[in-house]
This record gives sequence, structure tokens and C-alpha cells, in this order.
Amino acid sequence: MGHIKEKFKVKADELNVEIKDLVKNHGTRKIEDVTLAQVYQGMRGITGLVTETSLLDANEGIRFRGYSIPELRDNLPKVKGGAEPLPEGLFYLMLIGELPSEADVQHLSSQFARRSHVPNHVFAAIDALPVSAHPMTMFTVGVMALQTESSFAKAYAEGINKKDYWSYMYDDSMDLIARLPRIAAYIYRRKYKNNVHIQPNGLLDWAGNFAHMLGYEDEGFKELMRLYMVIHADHEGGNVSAHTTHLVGSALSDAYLSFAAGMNGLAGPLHGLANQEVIKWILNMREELGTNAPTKQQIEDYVRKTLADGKVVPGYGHAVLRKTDPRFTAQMEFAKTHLPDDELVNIVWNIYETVPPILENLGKVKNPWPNVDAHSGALLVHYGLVEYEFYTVLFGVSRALGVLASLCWDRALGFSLERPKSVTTEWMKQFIEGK
Ligand code: FCX
Repeated sequence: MGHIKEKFKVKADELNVEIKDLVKNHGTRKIEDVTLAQVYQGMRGITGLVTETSLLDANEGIRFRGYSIPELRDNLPKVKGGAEPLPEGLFYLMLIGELPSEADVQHLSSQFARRSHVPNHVFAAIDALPVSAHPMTMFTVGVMALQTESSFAKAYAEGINKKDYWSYMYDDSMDLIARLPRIAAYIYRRKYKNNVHIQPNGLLDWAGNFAHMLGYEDEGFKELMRLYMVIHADHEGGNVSAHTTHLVGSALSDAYLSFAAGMNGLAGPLHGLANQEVIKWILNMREELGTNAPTKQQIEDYVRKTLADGKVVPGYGHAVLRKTDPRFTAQMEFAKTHLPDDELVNIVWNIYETVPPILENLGKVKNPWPNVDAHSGALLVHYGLVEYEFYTVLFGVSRALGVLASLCWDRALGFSLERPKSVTTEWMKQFIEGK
């Protein structure tokens, strides 16, 4: 057993004791009241889940095991000569709860390289879809085809002790994270690069190798991928992709089944697909206005037209956040260092100055500030990755780090089948009438 797996087990056993104690001594303690409106309106603000990997503050944004994104950029190990944190380090932090050493990160990089083999039937399953299929459809089909490799599913079929679930979930999660870049790169090269594929380079880090397999050797792009994979990885437990993965996993579905379910949620335009919608919206704006550098007034008019057409401004607003997303700010900082004069990036910055007051004045939008998706596309376009339908796949590869670390915790802590109560509107009416 690798030392990270052993360490995880020790941490999980410790927390298990604490949770048993909490439930035994404080199990009847009320956390909060739930209103009728909350039940109808997406359960906003209801504390109903435990997710150890990260915690979202409405004003500060996400913290991974207590570390903010700027702190991660300072404290996580980097490649030699690089400035961006390695996603392997974030995975270690989310899994173990402590910052990794350089050696821990190198160990994970080599583990991911070693576990990255994707069997041919996965590529055949993707090939069975028309090239016109959306990359997210190909992605979930690829993950589902890979489910044949689940060690949890095999072991469960043979019969295993509950106490050992975590061990198989850990191995499946490690394997899946290792294999996702290969699947994603295959989809990209099949759909956009004439089916000409690039073999992995086992000497590179996980995100660097992903960039390489996509066909981007520019060191700036590799750095962007490292940052991208870190900032999209986790956003506490209630968002659609994390919650779905957790929910499906609670039925003891293996990591492949659970993650594929989460990815189908990420593929929705109010969640991960917003990253492609942002760039599509900006490109449409440029085309309609007939200029590559719209003025702030022109942007404002276009935003008002979008709203008048009954559409949302993609990349703005959030269900929980109430300030500018630190994931947006991190990308803005990256752009200021690497590509300050990029035309598209400057449009993104002008939109940032234009949109919030307009949304604020609508009076109903709870958060007029940009989220992670408002910036990511412009950075990718700069390095030549212009095929925006692929962007949500990148988000998905990153999201695996968070939701799979959480699944390991779910099994190690023996979390129950999730099954909240639902009622009918008739029930609500009778409840109000006091019946
Ligand atoms: N443009 C226009 N209207 C918006 C808006 C936006 N960007 N954001 C919210 N609103 C509207 C809502 O549509 C809703 O209108 P309604 O009452 O007529 O239905 C009203 O404001 C109140 O919504 P609010 O409570 O502020 O937001 P929700 O929690 O319901 O929804 C999302 C949050 C993120 C879904 C919403 O802000 C939105 O649609 N944004 C655009 C899509 C987007 O960027 N999604 C990515 C989010 C995230 F970062 C990710 O998952 O990747």
C-alpha cells in the first residue's frame, strides 16, 4: 500500500471517531430551520451535506482545507521553474487535509502516470458516436465505458466487508483521475485534429502531460493548465456536479458511475457549460457589432439586449457567492502576467467593469459579480484552444480531483444512502392550513 493511501486511512479512522462522538453526544442538536421558500427554490442555504475537501464563504470564496486560492498559489509545490501550483498537490491536500511535500507531489505524479492506461474499448465507445456529438457527451460515454475497470464493482460482486469499501474506492479514484486526461485529449484530437493522437509523456506532471496530449507544448499553456486544474477542482459539496457524484456514490455506485453522473450535471448551461457560453456570447457580440474591440457603451447595450431577450449573462451570478469569484481573480492575475495585451482578455475585463452595475440594478440578481467561467475561455483562446465546446471537458477533468477525493471520504466515513424526504404541494397547502 502506498504511503498516501495509508496516511488517508489513518486520517479517516481519526475522523470517524470524532464523527461518532459528535453524532452520539450532539445528534439531536438543530442546525437551522428550513423555510417553505427554500424547499421550492433549489434548497438554497439549507445545510444538508458534509463535504470535507473544501468550504465556500459567500464573500471570500472557496477555501480548500482552509487554504484560499492565493494561498494555494503560494504554498503548493510547483514544477521546476514554474509559478503555478501543481494539481497533484491540491488533490493531496483535499484527501489528507495537510499541505504535501515536494516528494508527495512527485509520488502522485508518478502514480497517475503509472495508472493512466486506457483500454481500447473506451476509445471504440467514443468512436461509435458521431464526430458532431458534444464533447461532454463523448466524455461521459468514455467514463462509462471505463467502468469495466472498476475494482470496487468487481470486489463488491465477489463480496467484500463494508470496512474495505474505502480501499477500492481509493484505487478506482486514483485510476480514474490518472485516465481522464487521456480520454479528454482523445476526444479533442478526434473531434478537432483529424483524429491524430499524441502519446502521453510519462515524465511530465499530470496537467503538463494533459496539455502535451491535447497538442499544446507552450510552457505558458502548461502553466495555465496547472492553474486551471487547481481552481476548478472543488467548490464545496452542494453544487450540481459535486452533489450528484456524492448522491450517486451513496448508493454504492462505483467511482466511474458516480463521476459520470456528476459530469452530466456539469454539462448543464447554468453550471459548467457556462464556460463555453461565455466565449460564444463574446464572439457573437463582436460579430453583431462588427468590431473586435467593442467600447464599454457597446458592451452595455449588448448586455441590455441579452437581458431583454430573456437570457442570462453567462459567467455572472452565483448560487452561493456574493462577491467577485477568487477563481476569476486568479485567472485575471495570470492574464496580467502572461497576456496583458490580449484583445479578448481586455474585452473580458471591460465586461467586468460593465456588467455588475447593470445586474445590480435589476434588483433581483443576488450576485452581480463574475464567476470562474467569465474568464477561462479568453485564456484558452489566447493559446489557440479556440474550440469552445470542449471547455466544459477541461472543467470536468479538474472537477474529478475534488469530487473523487470526497467520494473516498464518503466511503471511508461510511456515509449513508442519501434519501431526503419530499412532499407534494398538496401536502404543503395542508401543512399551512395546520392539518
Ligand atoms: N444574468 C441574468 N439574470 C441573472 C443572472 C445573470 N447572470 N444571474 C441570476 N439572474 C437572475 C436569475 O435568472 C433569477 O431570475 P428569475 O427570478 O427571473 O428566475 C434571479 O436573477 C435570481 O437568481 P439568483 O438567486 O441571483 O441566482 P440563482 O442562485 O438562482 O442562480 C446561477 C445562480 C449561477 C444559475 C445564475 O446566476 C446564472 O444563471 N448565471 C449565469 C450562468 C452561469 O454563469 N453559471 C455558472 C455558475 C458557476 F460558476 C458554475 O457552476 O460554473
